[in-house]
Amino acid sequence: MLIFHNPEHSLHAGRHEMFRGRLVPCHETPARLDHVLNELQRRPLGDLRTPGAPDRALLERIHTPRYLDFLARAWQDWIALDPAHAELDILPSVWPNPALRHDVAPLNFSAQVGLFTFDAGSPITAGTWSAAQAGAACAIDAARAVAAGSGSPRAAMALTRPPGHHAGADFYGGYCFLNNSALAAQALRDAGAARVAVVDVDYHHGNGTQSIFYERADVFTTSIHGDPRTEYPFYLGYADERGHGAGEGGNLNLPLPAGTGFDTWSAALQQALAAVQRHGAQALVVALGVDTFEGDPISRFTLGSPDYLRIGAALAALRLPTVFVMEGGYAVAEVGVNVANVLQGFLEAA
Ligand code: SP5
Ligand code: ZN
Repeated sequence: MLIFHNPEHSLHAGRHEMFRGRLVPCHETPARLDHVLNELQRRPLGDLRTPGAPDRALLERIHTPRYLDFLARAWQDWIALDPAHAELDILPSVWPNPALRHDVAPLNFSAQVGLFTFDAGSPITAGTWSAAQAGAACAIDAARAVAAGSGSPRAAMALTRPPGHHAGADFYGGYCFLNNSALAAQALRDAGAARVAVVDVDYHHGNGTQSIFYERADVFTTSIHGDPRTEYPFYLGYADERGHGAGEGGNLNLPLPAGTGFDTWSAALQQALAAVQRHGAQALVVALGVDTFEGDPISRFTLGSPDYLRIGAALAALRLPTVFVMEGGYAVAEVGVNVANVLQGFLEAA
């Protein structure tokens, strides 16, 4: 299959995330993607491509112009405050909770940062905007290649970081800035698929993707994830969130308790895939996080590396044009094997 990899991913390299009163080293590092690329050198699962320029009009179908403008100028605004900021990441220190106003546009830079993010774990660095844009281009190009009939089976991958599924129309968080999976789904819609499904298998609930499509009937979203009562992102991802308005019934959350192993997890995947079929999806986006792995340092499911072959095979059984989009996975040395296993399982079953 065609694999669009982000040649600018390493330009996004955060130093620290806030954790229990301390700044700790970022889990979402450039080495993650390098391990996948290394594994793909060893196992010929597809042809590597670099993406074209990002399509601003498509970005604006998923994200608001004011949010995109903020991301584009955040670093220069930060440096303008003090040239010494070049050595520091941008992290928020103040947020508008629901009792405060969201409709104002503060001039203060820290106030602007807080308006556009929901956690203190997602640093913006000098190269974040470049890396995020090139990553979005990977997702868009992978979707357009699949829509044009490329691949046998019809499948492609966006191999990129930073990840995307926690980013909403006008906010970042959870290491995510542009919602690559949502952009792939929109690109498939715009290329003619009447109904598209996003299956999110990352350990964390795909809150950004859910919120983007929550009131739309044309994109079905489903996510299998750690129970938000105990797991990040905490404030969304419960089973009673089923969509709203035209999107009523168009979201399926399958939260599972920390400690869940592959048997229970794969039964949830079968539920998700049955819902995709009921919805009549003509194309599939897989938000592919491998932080469900037993060795993941920030997650608490217990999938083993061979299980990812079976996940790939289960996804192939849908027989849909499929776009894989790289999301989380922080057991850095094993990320490559686990991602490649999904692709190999998919190709062998297709
Ligand atoms: C895309 C994705 O997988 N995002 C996950 C974001 C999770 N952020 C919160 C993680 C908090 C865990 N911090 C543990 C640090 C102790 N070493
Ligand atoms: Zn995750």
